[in-house]
Amino acid sequence: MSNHLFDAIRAAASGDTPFIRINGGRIWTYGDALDLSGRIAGAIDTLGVRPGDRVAVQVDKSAEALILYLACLRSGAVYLPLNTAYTVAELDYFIGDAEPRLVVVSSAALEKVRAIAEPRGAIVETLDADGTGSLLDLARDELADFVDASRTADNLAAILYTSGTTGRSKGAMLTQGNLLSNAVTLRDYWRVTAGDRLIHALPLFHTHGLFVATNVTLLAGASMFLLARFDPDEVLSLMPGATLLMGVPTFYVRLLQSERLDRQAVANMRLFISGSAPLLAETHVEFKERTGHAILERYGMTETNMNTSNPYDGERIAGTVGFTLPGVTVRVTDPATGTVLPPEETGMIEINGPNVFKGYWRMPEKTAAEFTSDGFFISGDLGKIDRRGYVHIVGRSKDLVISGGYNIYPKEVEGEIDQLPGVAESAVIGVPHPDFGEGVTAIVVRRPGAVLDEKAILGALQDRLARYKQPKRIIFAEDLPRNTMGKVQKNLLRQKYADLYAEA
Ligand code: MCA
Ligand code: AMP
Repeated sequence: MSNHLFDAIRAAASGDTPFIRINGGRIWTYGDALDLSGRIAGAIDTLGVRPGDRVAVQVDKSAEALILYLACLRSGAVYLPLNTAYTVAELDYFIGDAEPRLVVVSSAALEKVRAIAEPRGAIVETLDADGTGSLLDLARDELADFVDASRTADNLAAILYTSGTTGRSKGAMLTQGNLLSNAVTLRDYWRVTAGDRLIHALPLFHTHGLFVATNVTLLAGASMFLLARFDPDEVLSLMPGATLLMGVPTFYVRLLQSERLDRQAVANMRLFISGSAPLLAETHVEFKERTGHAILERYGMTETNMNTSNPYDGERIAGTVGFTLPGVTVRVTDPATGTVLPPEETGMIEINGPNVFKGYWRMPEKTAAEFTSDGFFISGDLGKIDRRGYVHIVGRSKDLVISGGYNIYPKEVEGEIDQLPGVAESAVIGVPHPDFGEGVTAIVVRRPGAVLDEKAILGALQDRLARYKQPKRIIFAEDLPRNTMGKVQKNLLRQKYADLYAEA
């Protein structure tokens, strides 16, 4: 039997080679990871999870959590990672929509999650950051030599939820072929080899930390320092023994705030990669001055994996996301007519290739609406391709805020605020923020006579929205600016509050 993605991972794995290094702790070899992933796959199978069933996972970052992803690939289950910041209210929607057969959570969340998952027929098991939990207890009783489920390139490997710009979150269905093709392309483009040591400080529930960082490491047979979270001091301490860092722009902004960052500190480092949000040109320039390294910026999406990258050897140009990756097609079209535009002209970025997802989970109409008739995915990003072939992202047609690499859909936050007593209406925008890139900001219009302050609104959102989605500031206004069609002019609000978070 063949398992498209895991066979490739297995082929790159060499038993005694280190795979995961826990800072100051255990080193997991590839052999260890194969062994435990086989046992967990066995436990998943014994629990009755069949190929194609979803396994939803909301757990803290750990080696075991990463190996659970491998176990899902091996058992044929569809891995569904969830941000640890999601509240129970948010989780309720994902579990209802994805109908997982198994939900894995930390033991602290067990009772609350059971209450929402078990009535829907899901089994709930636990996995904690210290490597304990009921799932691992079950795995101990299983054999390590699990027979991997047969999976083709077209079978689903994962579903990752991306919030909808108009309403409900959508589950992006990623196939084994999507993940493998992109990981091989990136490994080769960035020249990742078995000699590389990646500093992995990203969360494991998004494309960046899960697929880009993890799959590329696996397919190179390389190793990674697995950090629970991003801590600039810890990252700097690891650099002398590492070669590679992948991060969101906030990582680089925070590293630059450390006096420890200099040429000496990065002497062993081969490559710094940035993505998930725009890297300010000034961050790129400052980093180059301090370290001698030009950060390599690349561009991707949950739905498409990675699309473009600045070159390894050629010029890495600040403010661009580089060239279209081999095997991927990126074009720019006129948003009104769909006509393909020539170089240097700005329009809608559209993507086609083996990296592009299969569609949104149980939302055929939404899927159809996001593809052109000739099969290109409409990204919602506005940009141009210059004469040299570098792609530039100049804006977004989708109403989206990206804060510290996390996406926040204003409509979701506005929906929660508008429900509160005393609120007439609200507009949520992103404005420049020195640390997070964009800061979520709500402009709220009170109902006549309502007594409502910032604290009351923020307090009411606590249990409704993950922390990173909650506005950093609430501003009260008499009304919202509207165009003649009655649409809120968010561009005017973004201009008006552009300096809200400016550093003193
Ligand atoms: C934490 N907080 C945030 C964020 N993170 N608020 C807004 N935006 C955020 N991203 C909140 C915390 O809850 C806390 O609230 C306060 O802000 C300060 O937290 P802090 O300790 O500074 O946060 P941190 O734990 O250091 O996290 C910041 C971070 C983290 C390291 C930038 O957000 C992160 O790891 N981001 C990476 C996200 C990512 O992986 N994106 C990839 C998506 P309070 O103090 O009030 O409780 S994949 C993708 O986009 C595509 C496919 C791609 O191209 O890669
Ligand atoms: P997500 O939905 O989390 O996959 O976020 C994808 C979005 O992040 C893209 O559509 C872009 O708007 C943005 N993005 C990712 N990488 C970059 C980058 N290097 N520069 C600018 N925007 C980026």
